[in-house]
Amino acid sequence: MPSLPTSTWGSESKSRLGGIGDALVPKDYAFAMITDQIHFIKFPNVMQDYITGQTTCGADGMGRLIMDDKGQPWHDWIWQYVAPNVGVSEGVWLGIDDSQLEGTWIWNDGTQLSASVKTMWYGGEPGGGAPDDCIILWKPYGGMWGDYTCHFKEWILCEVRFP
Ligand SMILES: [Ca+2]
Repeated sequence: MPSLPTSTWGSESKSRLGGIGDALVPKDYAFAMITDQIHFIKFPNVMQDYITGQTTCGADGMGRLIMDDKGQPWHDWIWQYVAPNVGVSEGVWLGIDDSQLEGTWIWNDGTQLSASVKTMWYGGEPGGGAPDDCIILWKPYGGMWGDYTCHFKEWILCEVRFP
């Protein structure tokens, strides 16, 4: 289990979380960060294909593959957390795919990747078209997004957010 890096918003987050209570932290999840929501993450320490990863994260009834829809600080925080744990040619699945309609990216909660959200595509991405219907934070891109083939095995990171 990787240790959590210190969030730049850590002290604020901690005081705000204090009113919620540890009892409400989902089992095996670690507190991550408060944006406009409260985020908890879990690193199952497995490399799986995208669909299996969704099952892994959904097994507790709350988790889903991590979303990267909160802008640059949230993106940077995620990458800071996972980077030490992935190999030089590996990545981490995000909870998003364009399997239903090529080029239309849908997060695991059913919302569409919005133009209003700062996307983190690496230069030239997405470039894979129909075969590449999933997105990873890829180490060779320094954690920026690349579209990638969903049945490959990459690292899994789960997330719960409230409300
Ligand atoms: Ca695609």
